[in-house]
Amino acid sequence: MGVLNVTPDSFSDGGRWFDHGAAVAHGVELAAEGADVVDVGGESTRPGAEPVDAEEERRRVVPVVQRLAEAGLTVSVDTMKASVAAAALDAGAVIVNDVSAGRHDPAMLGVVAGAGAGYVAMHMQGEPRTMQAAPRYHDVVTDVGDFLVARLDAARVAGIADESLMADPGIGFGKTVRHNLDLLTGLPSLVARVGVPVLIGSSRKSFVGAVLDVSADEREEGTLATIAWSLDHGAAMVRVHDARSAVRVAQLLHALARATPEGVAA
Ligand code: PMM
Repeated sequence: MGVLNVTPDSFSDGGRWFDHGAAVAHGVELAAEGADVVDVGGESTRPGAEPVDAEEERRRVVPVVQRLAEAGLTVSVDTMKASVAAAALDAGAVIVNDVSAGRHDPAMLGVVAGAGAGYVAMHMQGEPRTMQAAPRYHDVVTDVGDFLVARLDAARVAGIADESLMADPGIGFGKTVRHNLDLLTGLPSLVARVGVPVLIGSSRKSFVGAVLDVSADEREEGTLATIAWSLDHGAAMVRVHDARSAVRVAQLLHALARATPEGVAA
């Protein structure tokens, strides 16, 4: 899943794709580099971000979603708002990526069910404005697993088909560096517990910079390590800014999984 933030203020690529033409071109580039899905978002969820109203969010994402869908891409919309999701689904998106897992907007799960769309339910402690203030868990892998199981059940009750669901532990959303590392080391048990494909969004997040003691623009190699780890420990999909390098990591893991003493099996 390639990240396309149509925002002036996302933490890692803020402002770069705010212009619609540039956003569409970047979405096409992500797909050409091998992204299976392009995830279009119009509201930054970086720590401390202020909310955006629905009309502004729709103005940012809908034209971009429409043009990417017309170009034949598989598009997801990254939104917590049912009205934005509905407009994006009308414009050709086929997946809703909801960082609130349906808690922000009570109409969200019904909109997704009605459209027969895919749905990603992500864990977040608190809300973007305040989530990094003092994150606390009893046991982060268990607590996040409990939350995801409950939200997936709510999605099923609302009528979303089981095969349309994905779960995401929400790396960086109300988590310390330790919590993020624990979620990645605990990934196999989380995957087994939630029973739906798991998405991991570790790309360029601050824990990578904290572990390596590098600045925000030097998180790429660390990101690739987390991608390799995640795919090797049960993640079905990774949400990334640099699709080309992530696809290469995935291809190499695939070759290793198929390798035999005689060479790489076909
Ligand atoms: N991270 C961000 C935004 N949306 N969605 C999912 N499902 N998982 C994530 O980890 C996630 C997300 C924030 O990162 P960005 O500002 O680079 O898009």
